[in-house]
Amino acid sequence: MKVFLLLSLLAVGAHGAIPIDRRIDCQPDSESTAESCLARGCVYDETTVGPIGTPKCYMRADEIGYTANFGPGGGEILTKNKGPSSPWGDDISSIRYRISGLGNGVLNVRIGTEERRYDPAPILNLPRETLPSDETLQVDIAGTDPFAIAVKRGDGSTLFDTSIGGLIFTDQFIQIAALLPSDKMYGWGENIHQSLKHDFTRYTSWGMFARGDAPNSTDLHTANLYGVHPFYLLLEPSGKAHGVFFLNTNAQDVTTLPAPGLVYRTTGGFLDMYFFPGPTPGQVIAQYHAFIGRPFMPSYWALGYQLCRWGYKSLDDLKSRVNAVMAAGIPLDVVYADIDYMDRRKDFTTDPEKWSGFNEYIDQLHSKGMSSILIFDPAVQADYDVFQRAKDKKVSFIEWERADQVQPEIQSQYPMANDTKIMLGLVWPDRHVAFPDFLDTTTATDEWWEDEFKRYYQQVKFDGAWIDMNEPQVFYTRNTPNDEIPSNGRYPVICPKTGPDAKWDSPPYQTHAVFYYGEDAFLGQDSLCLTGLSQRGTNRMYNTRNLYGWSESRSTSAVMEKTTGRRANVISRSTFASSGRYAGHWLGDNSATWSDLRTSISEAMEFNMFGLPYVGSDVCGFKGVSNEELCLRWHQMAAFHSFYRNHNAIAYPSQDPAVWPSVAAATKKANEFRYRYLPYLYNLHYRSSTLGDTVVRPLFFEYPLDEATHEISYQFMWGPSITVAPVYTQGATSVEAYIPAADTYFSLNDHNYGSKVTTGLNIYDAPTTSNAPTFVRAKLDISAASIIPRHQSSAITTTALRALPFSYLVVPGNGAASGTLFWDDGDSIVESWKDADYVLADLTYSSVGGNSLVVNVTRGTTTIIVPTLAELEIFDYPSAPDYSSFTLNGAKISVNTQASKYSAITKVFTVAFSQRIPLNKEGVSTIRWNNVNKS
Ligand code: MIG
Repeated sequence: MKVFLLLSLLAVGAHGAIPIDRRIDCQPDSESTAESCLARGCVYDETTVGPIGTPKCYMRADEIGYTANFGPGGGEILTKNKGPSSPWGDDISSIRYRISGLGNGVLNVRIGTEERRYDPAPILNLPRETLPSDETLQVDIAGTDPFAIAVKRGDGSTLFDTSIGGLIFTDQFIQIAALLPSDKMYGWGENIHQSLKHDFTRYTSWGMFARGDAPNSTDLHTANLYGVHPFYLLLEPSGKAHGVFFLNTNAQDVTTLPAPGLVYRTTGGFLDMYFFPGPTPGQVIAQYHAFIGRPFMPSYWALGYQLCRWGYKSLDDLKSRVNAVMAAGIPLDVVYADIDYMDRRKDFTTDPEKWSGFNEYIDQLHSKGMSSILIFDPAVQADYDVFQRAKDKKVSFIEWERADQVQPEIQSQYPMANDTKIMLGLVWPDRHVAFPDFLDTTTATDEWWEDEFKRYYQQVKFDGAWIDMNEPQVFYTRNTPNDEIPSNGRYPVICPKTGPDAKWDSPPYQTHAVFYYGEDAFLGQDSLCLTGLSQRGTNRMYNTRNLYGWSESRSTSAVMEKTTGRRANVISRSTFASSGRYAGHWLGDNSATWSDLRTSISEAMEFNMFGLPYVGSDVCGFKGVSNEELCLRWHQMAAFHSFYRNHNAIAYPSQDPAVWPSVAAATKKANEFRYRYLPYLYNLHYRSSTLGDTVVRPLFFEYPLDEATHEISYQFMWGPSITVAPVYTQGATSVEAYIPAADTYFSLNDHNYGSKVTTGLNIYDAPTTSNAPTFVRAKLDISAASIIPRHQSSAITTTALRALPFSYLVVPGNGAASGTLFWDDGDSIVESWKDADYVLADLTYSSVGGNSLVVNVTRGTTTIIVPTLAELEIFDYPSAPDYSSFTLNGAKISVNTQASKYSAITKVFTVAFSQRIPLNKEGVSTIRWNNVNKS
C-alpha cells in the first residue's frame, strides 16, 4: 500500500492527488483516451503504475458529490455541488438523505430523490425482522461538501466511510463509494470468485444482473451469472464482522478498490442500504436472514442423492442408468427428467412415444421409496392449449408497451397471440413462447400456473420442481452479425437500442454486465427487452428482470404445496436476495473441470450466506466429457452439499457413478456416510429455517479470531461440528487441511476413525477409496462440544433410512458435550414453525461423577415417531466401561456386549443397547453408567 501512495504523488493531476489505490473508473465502458476522458470531466493518467486494473481515466471523486444542507428547514436535503457532473446522465440537483434504525443495531441509510422512485421493497415484502445484538451502529457526518458519512460501531471503529467521494445521483446512474476497514470481504453474487475472500490486491468489477451465463473458473471471469445478491460480509481488524445489503433490483455492479474500498453502482431505484452489526459472522448472517426471510425447509428425501442428465434418449435410457446406479448399491433417492420428457420441449406435456409409461415408472419409483423431480421452463409456446387457457384466464405475460413495438413478423404467426402485445421469444420449444409475468398484481397468473401444475400432476405424479431458464434466458437476441439467426419464421426478439425507446435497453451506464461482454453487448441481450412491461403493465423489465426467477420461485413453491399437498422442494436457476424462502439453487452449467469443482466449494458457502443453503453443483460437471478421477472426487466433496445431484449436458457421455467401478464404490461410500449423518444435516436445515444459521460455512465463521481461517476457500464446515477438506486437484492422494488450535478434532475417516488430529496446517491422506477427509469437533467450550444424532447405519433410500434407529456420536471436550435433535415426518408443509408438528431435544453428555447422557425432549408430539436410540458412540473415552452398570432413568438396561466395544488404543467406545430406547415423549430421560475402574 505504501508503494502505491508514493507513486500516486507522481500522478498528481490538475485537481489534486487521488491515491492510486482508490481510483473510481470513469470509462469502464470503452477504451479511454486522454480526449474522451477529459470530455467526461475526468482525469487521464496512463503512465502511473498501479495495481492490476488501475483505471487510466478516473473521476475527481474528492470533488464530486452533494452539499449537505442541514440547516433549519433544510431537512435532510443534499444539493448537487460544484464538482464535476455525472459522466452518465444529468445529475439530479436535489436529493434526500435519511437514516433510520430498524432496532437491535440494524441501520438503514437511504439516499433517494425528493420524488418517489421505483422501490422493490413492496414486491419483495421482506419480513425485516431484527435480532438482539450487543452492538450498536451510528452514522457520523464525515463531510458536508462533498457530503460524506461514516457508519461506525459504538466502539468508534468505522465500517463504511464515503469520504472517498464520488456520490452521483442521476435518473439511470447512481453511484456511492466507500473506504472499508479491511479487505476481508466475502459475498456479492452471483459470480465466480477465485477465492472466497475477495482479492484486494487489484481492482475488480463484478456485474450483478440475472443472465443465463455459465460458470467459468479456469481463471478470473467477472461475469454476472444467473442470480443477484447485493450483499457482503466484512471481517474487521478487530475480528468483529458486519454485513451490508443494498436493496436494489436494477442492473448493478460493484468494484473493489485496493484501498480497501468499494464502488457500488446501479441503474435505477435509489440507494437503500442496510448495515447488520454482527459482531460474529454467524450473527451477521442470522441478522441478514431475519431481515430478508429465512430459508425454506427441504424435505428429508430432498437431502438424498439425486441423479439427472439432459439428453436421455428415452424413458428406457433413463431407466437403464437408474438401474445401473441402484445395482451398484449406491444410495439414491431422486430421479430427474430434463426437457427431454416433454413433447417438443413444451411445458406440461409428455413425449408420447419415447416417454410413454412415464407415470407408471414414477409410481414404481415411489413404491421403492424414491422420488422424482421434473424440469419446468417458465415460458409457454404461443399456440397450444396451455397458452389458450392462460389467455382465457387473463394471465399477465411480459409484453411490449405499445402495439407499434410488437414485431408483426412474429405475432402474425400466432392466432392466439395476434391480438396481444405479448413479447414472444425463442427458447427450447420449436415455436415462439410467452413469458408469464409472475409479478402479476392480480392472482390470475399464479392461479393459471397452479392449474397447469395440477393438470399435469393428474398425469404424472412428480414430487419436486426444477425451474430453469428464468433469468429469463431467451435465445438469438443479440441481433449482431455473429448471432446465429434461425430460419423458418423463428424471428428473434429485437430490442430498441437506438431512438426514443432505447432508454431501457441502452441506458447511459450499462454496468459491468455489459462492459464485460464487449462492444456489441447490451443490457437486454440473451433475455427479453428491458423496455418490456411486467407487474401487469405497471412496471418494466428494466426494474424487475432480476426478480423474474425470484417471482417464479415464489409462485412455484406455493403451487407445489397446493399440487402435491406436501412440502415444496423447488430449485431455481435465477435467484435474488430472499429467494431462499421459496427455493434452493443449483450452481448452473459448470464444466467437467477441476477448477469448476474447486469454485463450487466456495460458491456453496456464498449461497449459504445469501440464504440459500439448499445449494450444490452439477456433480461431475455439466458440460464437457467428465472422467473417472474428477467424477469420483466431485462425489466425495458434494456428498456434503445439501443439494447433491449428478447432472450432465446433452451430447456428453454418461457420467453417473455406475459408469466406473471406482466411482461407484467411492460414491456408495460417500453416500452411506451422508445418509447416516442426515439427521445432523436435517437439523442444520431446521436451524437455518428457524434461526438463520448457515449449513455449509467457512471456517472463519467458527473461528473469526483465527486469522489463518480467513483465507480458506476450499475447506468448509458442515454445521458447527464437522469440517471437510475435499480433494479438488487432479492426481492428489492427500490434502492439506487446517485444524484450528482452539479446539480438538477427531477423524471420521475409516483409516483413523476416532483418532485425534494435530492442529494447524497438515497433510492428510486422501486415497480415492476413502471419503473426503472429515473431522469432528470437540469444542473446548463444553457448552457446545459435539453430540451428533445419526442413523445407526445407512440405507439405499431415505425412506428406508428413516425407519432405522439412531446412534448418537458423542465427541466430548473436557469430558462433556451437547447437541440438539430435530425430527418431524420429513415431508409435511411447514406453514408456521409455531404450529408445525415436530420433536426437539437437547442432548447432554457428562463424565463427571459417573457417566451420563441426558435426552431432554423439550417439544414432544404423539404423531411423530422419532427413531429409537440403539447405540451411543463416544470418542476420546478414557477407560473401559462397565457394561453391567447401564441404567435408564434409574432402571437397569442391558447392553448387547457382542455389538459393543471399547478400544484403549483408539479410545473409541461403542455401546449397543439390547433394547432400543424410545426417546420421543416430552421430558427428560437419563442413561447412566460407570467405568470398570472408577477413578
Ligand atoms: O439451455 O434443460 O442449466 O441444467 O440441463 C440449456 C436443459 C437449458 C440449462 C440448465 C441445465 C439443463 C438445460 N438447461
